Amino acid sequence: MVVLVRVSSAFTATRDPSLPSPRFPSSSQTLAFKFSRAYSLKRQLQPQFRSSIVASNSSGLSPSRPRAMAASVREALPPALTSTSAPPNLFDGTTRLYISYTCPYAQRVWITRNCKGLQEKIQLFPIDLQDRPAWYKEKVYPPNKVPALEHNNEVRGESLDLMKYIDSNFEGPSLLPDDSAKREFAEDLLTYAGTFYETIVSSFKEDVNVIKAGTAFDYIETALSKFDGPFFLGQFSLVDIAYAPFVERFQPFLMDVKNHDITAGRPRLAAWIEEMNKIDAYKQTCHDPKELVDRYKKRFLARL
Ligand SMILES: N[C@@H](CCC(=O)N[C@@H](CS)C(=O)NCC(=O)O)C(=O)O
Repeated sequence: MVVLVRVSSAFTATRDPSLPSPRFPSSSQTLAFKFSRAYSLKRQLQPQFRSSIVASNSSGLSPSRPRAMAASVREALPPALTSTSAPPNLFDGTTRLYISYTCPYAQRVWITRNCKGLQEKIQLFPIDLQDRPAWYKEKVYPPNKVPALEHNNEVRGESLDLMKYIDSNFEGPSLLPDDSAKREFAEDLLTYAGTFYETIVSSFKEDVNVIKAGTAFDYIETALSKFDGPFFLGQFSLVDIAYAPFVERFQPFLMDVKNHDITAGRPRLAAWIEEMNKIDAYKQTCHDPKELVDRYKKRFLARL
């Protein structure tokens, strides 16, 4: 089945040059969502869909890998909105997720939305952060950052909060287990995500060694052993989503710049990356590693 959604002609967006590939026919300004029969069936069978986050062996996948979700959904991405783009019809009941295609925090929420199969319910509104529309700060989200979610006449921000908000307030498979020990561990790991980022980024300034970054990667290697993997809580969850965009960037950057393989001596991290790369809801948000490395070089090495 193919659903075509026409974007208001008020949009005068240009394509974000950072988009991994031109997947959107900007001339027609049409979003095309393709839903496979499997996905439609899953949605009809909502209770089963909710509980079937664990893949069956018959699928040939790891038992704890999320199946279906958005694996069967292919989405054409809209171009980023710029300073010349007209605002959308704000607070008209549409649920909008404002992101930047290059922002790892926004990517977390985008993955969450994809994993829950909410491509129809939550529309992506990419913002060009280098050429931001003034109305974004004035009318949508005064902190002027992405991600932000417009839902029920309110706009919320902060990626970790938004991931949880979407998980609890929308349909789709639950991305946090009920088990209290796992929930507690999830909170610890979500809290650590900030330290993880800071520790690794601060190691970029070190000349040759990556000892400081190593402590952060060792932390997550140990965390991955707590439950029967390959994911942090055993089964796929918000925790995996919170870390994935950052590991996606750190791995090729540290390899390129410091010739450091973050998976060497860390078999669980290697297995986790491999499993993450099988998840289509995540893969659809991923970038060309070379682009990521180039962006990080400009951002972090230029200042050293
Ligand atoms: N703590 C925020 C961080 C969001 C953030 O820093 N977003 C960046 C893009 S990656 C941004 O919007 N920067 C624009 C600016 O700071 O002006 C979250 O987790 O959502």
